[in-house]
Amino acid sequence: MKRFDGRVAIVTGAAQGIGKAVALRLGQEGALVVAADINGKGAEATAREIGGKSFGIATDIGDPASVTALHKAAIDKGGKLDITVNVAAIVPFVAWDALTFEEWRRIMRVNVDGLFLMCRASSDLMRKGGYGRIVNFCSNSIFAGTPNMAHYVASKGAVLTFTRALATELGGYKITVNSIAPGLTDTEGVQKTDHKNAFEFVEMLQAIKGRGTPDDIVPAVAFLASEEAHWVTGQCLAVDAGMVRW
Ligand code: 4PL
Repeated sequence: MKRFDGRVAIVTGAAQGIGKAVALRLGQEGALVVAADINGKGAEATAREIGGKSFGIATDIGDPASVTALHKAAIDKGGKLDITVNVAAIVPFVAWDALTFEEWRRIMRVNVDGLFLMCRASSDLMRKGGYGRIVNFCSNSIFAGTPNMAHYVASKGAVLTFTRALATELGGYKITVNSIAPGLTDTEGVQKTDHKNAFEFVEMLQAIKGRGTPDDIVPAVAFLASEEAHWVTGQCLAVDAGMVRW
């Protein structure tokens, strides 16, 4: 018997990085994974690696119709929804002097509006099932005030506080809502930006030295997504080798 046998899980951002690693782990531990990503081909590739009934689907979490289609696909093929892990986000590197309102909105549309749309649709399905685990992705940058991403830091502050509020709203339905706050993590996405040059700096602040990888983040996500985590809700867990403490 595996931890997620019989569970149906949506994972967004599943084409690469932390989202892909989460999708693979939930799949390995028995879940039917709906791998969602703006990169549909990448999401399908992740689902193929998992095998079984898991499938991939192109999803823009900032688009209400796309989020509706994702949830309809989950129900059509899985029959219910037990777990949603919201990893999808834009991780920008933009100096303050270059930060326009258009760029601010681009990040808010996905990182905040997209999280709302996902939680709205997922929790409506979970309420019907009388069970649910929602795991959102915060970031330890909200504590550090990490440079060159003021809009991202603001968006992740919203993830922390929205997660707290949603835990209250959904507690009566036995749905838990928690967030994970990784530190800088070595992913395809990070390697594409100048954040890749910050590893030495963050390592200096970590209690445990080394460079964080997606596999370092996954076990904490799996715990919060598991049945036995039922007494933990509204929390944010930093998974960053001790760079920040709260
Ligand atoms: C400390 O979430 O938390 C860079 C890029 N540095 O996205 C992040 C730190 C980045 C972070 C993050």
